[in-house]
Amino acid sequence: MNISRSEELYRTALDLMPGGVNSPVRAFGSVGRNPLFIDHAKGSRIYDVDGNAFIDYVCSWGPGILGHAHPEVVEAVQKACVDGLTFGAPTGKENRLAGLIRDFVPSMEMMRLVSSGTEATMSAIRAARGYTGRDKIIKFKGCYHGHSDGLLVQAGSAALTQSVPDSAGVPASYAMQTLVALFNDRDSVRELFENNKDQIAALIVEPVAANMGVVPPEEGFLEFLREITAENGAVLIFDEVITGFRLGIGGAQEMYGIKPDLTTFGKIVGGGMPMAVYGGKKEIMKNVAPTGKVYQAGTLSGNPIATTAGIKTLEILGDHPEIYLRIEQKAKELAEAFRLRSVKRQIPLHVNQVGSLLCAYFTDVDVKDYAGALTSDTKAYAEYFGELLEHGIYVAPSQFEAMFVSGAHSDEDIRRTIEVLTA
Ligand code: KE4
Repeated sequence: MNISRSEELYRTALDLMPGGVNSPVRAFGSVGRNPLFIDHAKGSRIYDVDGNAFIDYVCSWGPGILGHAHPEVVEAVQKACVDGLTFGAPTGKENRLAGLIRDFVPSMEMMRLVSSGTEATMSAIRAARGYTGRDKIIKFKGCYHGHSDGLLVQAGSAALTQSVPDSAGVPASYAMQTLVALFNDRDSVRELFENNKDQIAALIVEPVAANMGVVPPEEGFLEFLREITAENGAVLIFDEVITGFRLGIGGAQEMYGIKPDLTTFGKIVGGGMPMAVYGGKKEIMKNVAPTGKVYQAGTLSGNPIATTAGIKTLEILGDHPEIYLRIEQKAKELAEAFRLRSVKRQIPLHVNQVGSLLCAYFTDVDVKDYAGALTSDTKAYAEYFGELLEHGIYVAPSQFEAMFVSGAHSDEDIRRTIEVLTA
């Protein structure tokens, strides 16, 4: 692979941005390589600045469910641009997008459009705190909800009952308000509710944990979270930034039949443009300014170009439910190929696959939680990453990210990928 132009751009970028990137995972740090700079993408392919083409299973970390530069989405965005990029005033497009979201996800009685998943989860938590008058929240170890201060925390040591910051710059006083439970571990959740009676405003969870690889909820776990939050007067927040419109048009809450109080969406909902959403029960959302005392605002919230991309994307997904069946089938075929690789190469590989999301863990552990995910051999993952890159296949540069299949991945793409995986 010729990567001279990428290297040149990387050197310049290193002087301009931390790690030469605008989001840490893009730096390829955990796979021990320098990042490739991308020139363009189309369908299932992504092309770097040196002309190397790759079958793309990152899909921009999820938004690309229709593939890159879908012609109908691009045409709609191009048309919208000539009418102006932003007005800082309401438009009918926001009604259209919010209406589509509510049609597809009935729990979204009322919502607010924002510009990133981080903004959506941060605002949902503030709405829950404003509604309950309580301060503490529960999150799960290994689940990621963006980089707002209160969500960059980790469990304290066994001796400590308090959480501690998981990033420099987060005050310990903020971290103390966030309690950390273990995904798929009911006792860890029960203990926090028992030890913090009537103090917990909300529990936020990725219904399928897709930031520790891909870890599905065990049978009954989401029902348990629904019950225990209701019993304790806490708001149940489903962070569906990844699973929303990914696992089906109704997301994980439709797949698992659970109605959360609030939900956050991102990625797919903006069709690749900066767009995210938080919303749910009207009785909670009506407390958000200007109708209530929970303040939240945004210059580009509901931006007419981003809403255009989101509307067109959701319309296509809503009109073509067969896309979901196709991408799930392709993900199953890839999961099978990883299992074959494990046998042929005599290497430990555990695959979790939910819909069009999958993750191959370099471990012989049956990964059902964060501790299981951490048993993975990240060095082996880095070698795998490099091997696939050399064969024209672009997967996540981290063991703990999901692999995404899009509607643009052809049967030939899957055949080629399987050929490389099982060589
Ligand atoms: P953003 O602020 O990055 O739009 O969304 C934050 C977020 C919230 N909730 C979930 C479940 C998420 O997965 C994310 C962001 N996902 C990561 C990758 N797993 C984005 C990639 C990156 O950080 O560059």
